[in-house]
Amino acid sequence: MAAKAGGLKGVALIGGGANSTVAGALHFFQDPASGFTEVRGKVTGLAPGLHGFHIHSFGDTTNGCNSTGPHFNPHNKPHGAPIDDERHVGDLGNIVANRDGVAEVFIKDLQISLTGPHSILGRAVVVHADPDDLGRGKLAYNSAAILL
Ligand SMILES: [Cu+2]
Ligand SMILES: [Zn+2]
Repeated sequence: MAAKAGGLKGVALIGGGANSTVAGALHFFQDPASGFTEVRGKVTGLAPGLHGFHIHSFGDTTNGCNSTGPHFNPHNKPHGAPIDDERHVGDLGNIVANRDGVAEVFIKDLQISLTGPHSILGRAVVVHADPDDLGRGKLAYNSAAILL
């Protein structure tokens, strides 16, 4: 993700691995007054249903999801849902693909930030093949298609 000049903005281009059809563009905008960061965009080529959606620690996608490290977690919290106070900063929950494999993304979040010591700029946005259980269950969500 790269910062655009002159404001609290970022963009992530989603692209899957060699055999993946996943593509998309996500725009990040942070309102300096409220602190809320909006994530807007569209991801296509997904299987219908829920897909875990996270900020991972490292903006290194050379080895797909594996090189992006764990969920961005500067405060050392447990994994959770976006609405939880106790969550990884990078826990943005799930996005939902319709039967055509298209997920329209619109998220407003107060924990991810485009500025300051815990900025998410330069990190990885990961769209997983599997759903995120939001810390409620025991689902593994090691994953597939990727980002940035
Ligand atoms: Cu993830
Ligand atoms: Zn997490």
